[in-house]
Amino acid sequence: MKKTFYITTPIYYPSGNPHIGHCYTTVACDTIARYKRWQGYDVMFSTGTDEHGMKIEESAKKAGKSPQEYVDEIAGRFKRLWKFMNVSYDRFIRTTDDYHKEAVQKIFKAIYDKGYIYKGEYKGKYCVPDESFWTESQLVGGKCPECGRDVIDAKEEAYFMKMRPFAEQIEKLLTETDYLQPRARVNEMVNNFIKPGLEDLCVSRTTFKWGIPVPFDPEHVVYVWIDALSNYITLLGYENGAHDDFGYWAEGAEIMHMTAKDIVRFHSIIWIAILSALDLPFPKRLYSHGWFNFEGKKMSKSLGNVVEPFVLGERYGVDCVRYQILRDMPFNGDFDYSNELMLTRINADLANNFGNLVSRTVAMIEKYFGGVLPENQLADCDADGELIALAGALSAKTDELIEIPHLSQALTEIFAVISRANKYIDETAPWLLAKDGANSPRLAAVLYNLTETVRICSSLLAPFMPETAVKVWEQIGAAPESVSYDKAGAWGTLPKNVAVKKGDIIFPRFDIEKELSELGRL
Ligand code: ME8
Repeated sequence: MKKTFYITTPIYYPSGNPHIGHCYTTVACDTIARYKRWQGYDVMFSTGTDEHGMKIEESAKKAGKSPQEYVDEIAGRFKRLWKFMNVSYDRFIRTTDDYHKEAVQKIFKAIYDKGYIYKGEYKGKYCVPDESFWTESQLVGGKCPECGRDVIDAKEEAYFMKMRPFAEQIEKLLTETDYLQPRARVNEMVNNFIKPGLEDLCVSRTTFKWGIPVPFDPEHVVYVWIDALSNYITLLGYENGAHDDFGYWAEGAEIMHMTAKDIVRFHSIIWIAILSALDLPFPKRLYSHGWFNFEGKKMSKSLGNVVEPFVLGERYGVDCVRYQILRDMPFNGDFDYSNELMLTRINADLANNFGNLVSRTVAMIEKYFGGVLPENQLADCDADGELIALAGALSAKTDELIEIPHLSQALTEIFAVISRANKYIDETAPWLLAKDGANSPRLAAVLYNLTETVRICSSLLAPFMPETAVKVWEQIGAAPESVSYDKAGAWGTLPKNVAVKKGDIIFPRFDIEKELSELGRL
């Protein structure tokens, strides 16, 4: 039986259109899912929308729609964007799906029956006209952040989940395993939340209706996190008959969550408490990346600085956008997106470096060998050792980096080999070798080595840039078996005599000044 691998994006709030920040997490998960499928895993890749809550209820009201109409429309936009970005998810969950609602009610009841949920009082700052509770830290200048009016101290009956019984296990998971990446976030969680003593979590509300009713007290709806986090198991069929995939959550199974740092606390503390209360195994990895900012500011609808993935993808190509965001988001930090950086990456890395390597290699085989890859009779030629060693060792490196997952470093490693191959062309000067006679064994060896490097690099790039990889394989004549996972680390497996064929330019170069001024006018 194949080993399983389960990877999840957060389920996004359908309170506005998806932007490049959502795209980053989803495309990063897609890349890992594709890599793991290629490695032979049985992969389940999930995403979805988190559709309940007061904010959604209010946004729908403002839009003159029912909450259900409103979320239907926006969930549709998320689905369209993932299709456009070539995201190969296996399952899209919506928290308004009946099977999810049924399972959440059972989960809530199960935790309650075990004595971890109790009824208490939620105290907070209340805005009477808005009928909304706020925490002290959410207030703006001591006033309601929505309408700017005065707030009063108020309380409301609510259910709470005890967190302290789980503190020790949570701390152990965070400090003694590699669960949370990057590791810098572990101290933040332990020092800021666990050491001072975990506070009980409010898990129900009565001031809005758009949610899943608490089964034994229907005046209450389940508040946010039990509903949202449970998606990771309900979509596999936990406590419902809609799916039969709970094997992906078995003890010891490979499970990876990805989020940005905004919800790391929920995934590293609260989710672990819920799983522990349900006696379920813990996931293996949580990677929480940084913020995607736009020219120095956090991207947000209200700031009007949202970068539109549809526009970028249509203008520059989906794979170019995938590449740039995956390459430039640092593993442990925020990323300041700019259109200029996007265009510079496309020109420098994709057009001038990778595109150039492919087109020069194919053009030379066409010119000197009539388009048929020659046999490498000098396979162990010393002068080529460095390139062969680098390309041959590449897949072992990317395998390790995908596990962490450190995607920008994986791309950096692949592009280092691509740069080395371009340098190899300059060093070996095939056009001079051709003067010794078009069929010289040395020229054949050089072109064979270049094609092998392109084969290895493009197969490792396929999970990042799926459409590009196919175009490259067509040009170098690589059949599917030549780009299988077991061939990625095996130098010299592209058979001789395959026909190469120059195709259209894979990456066009852009006039950056002109593009920036046009993007500015959109
Ligand atoms: O928090 N930079 O939903 P959400 C990087 N429903 N990533 C970003 C980003 C940015 N500027 N903006 C959004 C929720 N993201 C809950 C999650 S999960 C059980 C429930 C991505 O719509 C990033 O993955 O606010 C972040 O964690 C997520 O969107 C937040 O999505």
